[in-house]
Amino acid sequence: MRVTYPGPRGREEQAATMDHVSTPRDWKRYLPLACLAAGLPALLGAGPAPSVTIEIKDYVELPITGKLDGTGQTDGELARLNSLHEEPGGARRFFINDLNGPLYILDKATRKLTTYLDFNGREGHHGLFHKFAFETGFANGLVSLQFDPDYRKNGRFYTVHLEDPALPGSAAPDAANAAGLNLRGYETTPAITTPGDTLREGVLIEWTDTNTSNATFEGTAREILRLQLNTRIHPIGDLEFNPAARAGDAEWRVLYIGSGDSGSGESRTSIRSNPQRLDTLVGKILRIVPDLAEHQATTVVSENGRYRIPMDNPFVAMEGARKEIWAYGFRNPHRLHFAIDPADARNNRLVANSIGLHTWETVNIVHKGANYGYSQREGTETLKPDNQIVKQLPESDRIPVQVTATVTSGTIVPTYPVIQYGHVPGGGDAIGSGYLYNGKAVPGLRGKYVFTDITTGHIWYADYKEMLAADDGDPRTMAERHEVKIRWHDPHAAGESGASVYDTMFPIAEAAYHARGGKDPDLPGTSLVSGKGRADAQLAVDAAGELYIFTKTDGVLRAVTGGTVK
Ligand SMILES: [Ca+2]
Ligand SMILES: [Ca+2]
Repeated sequence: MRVTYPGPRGREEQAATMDHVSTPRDWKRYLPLACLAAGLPALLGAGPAPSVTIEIKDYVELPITGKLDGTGQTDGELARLNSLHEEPGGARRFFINDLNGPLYILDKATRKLTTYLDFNGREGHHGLFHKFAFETGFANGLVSLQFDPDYRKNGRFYTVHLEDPALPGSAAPDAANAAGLNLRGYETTPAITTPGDTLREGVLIEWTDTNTSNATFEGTAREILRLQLNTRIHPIGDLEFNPAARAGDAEWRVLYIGSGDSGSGESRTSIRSNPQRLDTLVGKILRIVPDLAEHQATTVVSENGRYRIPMDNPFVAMEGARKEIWAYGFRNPHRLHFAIDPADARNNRLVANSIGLHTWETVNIVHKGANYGYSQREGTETLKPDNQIVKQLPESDRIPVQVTATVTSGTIVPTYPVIQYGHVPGGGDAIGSGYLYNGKAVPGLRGKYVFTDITTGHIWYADYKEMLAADDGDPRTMAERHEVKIRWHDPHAAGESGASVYDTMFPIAEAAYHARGGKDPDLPGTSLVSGKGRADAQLAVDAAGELYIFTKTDGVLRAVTGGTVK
């Protein structure tokens, strides 16, 4: 299906180190008129596609780790829950990370939360890392968590957190603040260099819990890599293993890492080419083997000696290129998901949701060695060095393969998204997480890719078959997105019976934010399309494939318990 959307005009520059987009006007107020004026296609649910309404229920309120006064883009969010993962084996517990530092275990039977590890060891806090950076920057803090595919046997999991290298003290964890953590032999690694200034470091750590039956950590940790980041935006994000891989497969325990461009691509200085440069790890999808004992015959050991790199990675043989790179040319591919064909698990795709600069939010199917164009393209348009958009692609749509600052190696045709939406009314500001739905609660969503917009709290779906068809090398073909409405009963609303249906998560988060004591009249933060306030909505799935929705502003996790399709 061919869908084209006109883009907005005259976007203001967002400086690489700024956390917010200025709000020239409250778009929500102008929505119906602006839709007509922009000549948008009949938006959202008006087409022949089924209209889906999901039913959600409050699952757990996270402890408030933010400020109630509504100040700032991120400090006024009540709990910065950033991901949820079900512990493999047994459907017993969720691991949940709050960017502000805590890693919780949530018992599914009792809904009891236990702080398992606290990463925030900054002054006044009693966690692990004295250089922990969390206080500014949307994704600063304890960014992500992933279980080792062999967790049931080895008790291993992986985390990414951010540090400010300018802060005093050791970059090693402080065992005084984690009784069961054995740090004998723990060594930090030299930060992998990124061209340009360094404001943050992203740190990937492997944790081994020797007893996974309790809710405390006892065991060891190993720093796997540390990466220089130019600014505090777009850090290393998601960690994904291919869930279809089994022991003995080449993909078994091979880790994919969504590595943001750390704000480099929108810079007017020389770091602008970092997402394109193959000699740096920012703005890429990386592929490594964390366990040095795994795949020894088909991998090489990394420069820092802490992990392995598969020899079938695309740039292993290219002189000057980083061997870890699997795909490149991304701005902020902060959410990765392996979409598995339920009828044939071997038929799977790695999907990356990447946040755009001023114009396009994108869903991308990741291919080995492919160049996703940024910062010479944004979505299916040309991005100029002054960050202005040119709607047409060049007649000869090729980009030099940039190995280093000065060395190129031929040219490549960029790979384009399979879904994109604009920073316009009815669109959003920043794409969140997405999943190919395979659960039972909402039969009408099976075979659909469901995703969020972070700020507006929109939930959309696209037909996965359309996405595969759009993955055709033709920038003009796209899968269409369709609105998902949300039925929710406000547990804080006294005397009200029955649920209401909402267009987005925004009013739901707003009601809960105020009920929990949040003082901002709307919601904390601001963005172009969401206006005053950000819902900060993301999706997660459990082991059964059922969806959960969490919003940072109110710090509440909700479960998708059902749904209707008309
Ligand atoms: Ca334990
Ligand atoms: Ca296409």
